[in-house]
Amino acid sequence: MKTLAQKILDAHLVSGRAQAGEQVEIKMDQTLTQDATGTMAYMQLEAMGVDQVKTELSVSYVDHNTLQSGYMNADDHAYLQSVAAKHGVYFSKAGNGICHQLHLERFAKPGKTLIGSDSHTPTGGAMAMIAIGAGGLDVAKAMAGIPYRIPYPKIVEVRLTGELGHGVSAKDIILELLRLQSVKGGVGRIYEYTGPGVKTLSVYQRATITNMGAELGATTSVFPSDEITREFLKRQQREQDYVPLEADEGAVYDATIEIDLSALKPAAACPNSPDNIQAVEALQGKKVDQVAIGSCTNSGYEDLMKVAAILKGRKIAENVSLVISPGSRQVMRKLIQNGAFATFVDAGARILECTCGPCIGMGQSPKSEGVSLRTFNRNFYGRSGTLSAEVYLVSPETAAASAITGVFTDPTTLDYEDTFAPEPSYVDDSLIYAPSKQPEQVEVQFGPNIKPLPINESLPTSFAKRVVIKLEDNITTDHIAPAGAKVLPYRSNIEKLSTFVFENNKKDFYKVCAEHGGGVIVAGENYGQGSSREHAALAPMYLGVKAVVAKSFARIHLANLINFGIIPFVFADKADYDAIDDLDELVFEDVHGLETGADYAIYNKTKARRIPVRAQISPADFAILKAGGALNYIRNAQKT
Ligand code: MIC
Ligand code: SF4
Repeated sequence: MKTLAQKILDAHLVSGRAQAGEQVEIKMDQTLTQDATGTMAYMQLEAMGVDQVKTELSVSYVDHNTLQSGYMNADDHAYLQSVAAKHGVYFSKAGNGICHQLHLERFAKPGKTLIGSDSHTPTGGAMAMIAIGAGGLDVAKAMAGIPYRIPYPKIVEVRLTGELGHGVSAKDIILELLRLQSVKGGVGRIYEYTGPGVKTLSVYQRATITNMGAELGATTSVFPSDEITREFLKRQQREQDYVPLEADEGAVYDATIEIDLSALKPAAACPNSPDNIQAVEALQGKKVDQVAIGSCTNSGYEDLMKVAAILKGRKIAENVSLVISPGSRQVMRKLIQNGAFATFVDAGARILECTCGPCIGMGQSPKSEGVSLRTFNRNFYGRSGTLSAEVYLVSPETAAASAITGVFTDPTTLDYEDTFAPEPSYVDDSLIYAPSKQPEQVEVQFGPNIKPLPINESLPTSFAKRVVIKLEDNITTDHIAPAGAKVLPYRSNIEKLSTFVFENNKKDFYKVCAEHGGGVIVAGENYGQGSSREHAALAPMYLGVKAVVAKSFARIHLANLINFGIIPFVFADKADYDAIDDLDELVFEDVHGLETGADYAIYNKTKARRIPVRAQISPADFAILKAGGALNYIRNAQKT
């Protein structure tokens, strides 16, 4: 008897034992990249000497970096389009939509595996896929046909009963789970949704939940494939992709969480963490300056139809700026056709293109100390582009209701039509380009924004380095390698990007590294949570960071550190975090002799004391670290 997650994982198992915590290798059927992480991934693919991708399907989306205020983004897009054509990858142009929304609509298939260079790749779990977010290098490896290595996850059942009430949203389900589990509650886990409540949720609602499973730190989340999935696929004119899939009766889970949907109320994640949850009821009356509706979490057809139902015949409040970005061109087209778009315009909304936009700090930064309600998935410090702003994550219903009143408003108190005509079927793939049939004739375009990949040196046997920064718990990749319009255009230019590392935590961090010849980072729990951007490892590597010593790590960032040759150590005794200060000199002896889980001590020369630590990484990962990262490792193997 197997859980659904086990069925899919086991059908893709290349090596290892299917038991929680054991290292296993999983075959990946599909890959996705987006532009902000994709340029590196394809350069890495090319550096591996791969001619044509080995996956069933690989797609390159352009959705993040679309504010073209200089030549940089356009150079990246041209590179991505040409490199995709050459190596067997489908290419989705800017304007077509957000990668996760589009993948769900056009490519997701029940029972398949997907790895994507974006942390919200688990959105595909809404369609019974094992869909995992990873760094670009791991996605490049998957395209090269190399299986993905992870510790076999624990499977946690989330049993849903009851039905959502008027004004309560799928967003409120995942916010409830975040309240219960926190941003690090999901590490090493897959959340599998079961119970009678599942049948009450559409694929869009399921997608909101699996999308934000990333905020729990989970490996991924998964829903069964049922009649609702079949209907969704039918509307996408690909019913042939449907297979029914669910857990066996009596399957055993590592843990079970029960959520009664009928008892849920609208919730908000308060600044600056997705697990800082309060009931909207408790925030009612608080003045709102901006409302932003969209992102890969909440910009599907149903989300925006609910927004239209609330906005119908009403106007936004004088003090509010409302922006709406549909998740895909398909969604936008349907809303134009059925008049919902006219409702948005009549209400006073500003319409943005079908991209990530404000979610990644590309425009629409709130005013200083402004209160912004967003239907997005992340409200990390500084991510909106305004350090002093307060960003709250809410459902589309709460967002729309508050846009009208100008203050936090519980949508359950508002009268509006919950139901609407069934979603029409409309498909137009004309902005998705198939790979070239004559790949040898395609010339890859390297504009001046595409800089060569930085190559790391192999790991020295012993080294002494200063602590270049000491950080608290829950440091996000947005702290390490910030997002936003100022930095994002340099995702293909690590030299430039590295000047922004930790810019909101320590001024001129890159100069501190230069002064001390690189260094070591010291951090608290859950270091590197949030996005999959490997730049948060690659840029520190470029600055000479050799190790991170933390209380614990987030999954994707841990893998990225190893991929770029930075050793991740955890404190054997968390209290020793206090025994290291900024600029202390740490000595690392014989790191080539490190073994999985074995005791090792760092010598703090400044404090003249030993600090016991562990490296919780597999023997295969040690080989990668010694080589100075995965790319060196693969190239060395190719030479022999
Ligand atoms: C994010 O939501 O933080 C991003 C931007 O989509 C990232 C990827 C990136 O930094 O390019 C993610 O979630 O992985
Ligand atoms: Fe884009 Fe935001 Fe989704 Fe990341 S979380 S993929 S930036 S919409």
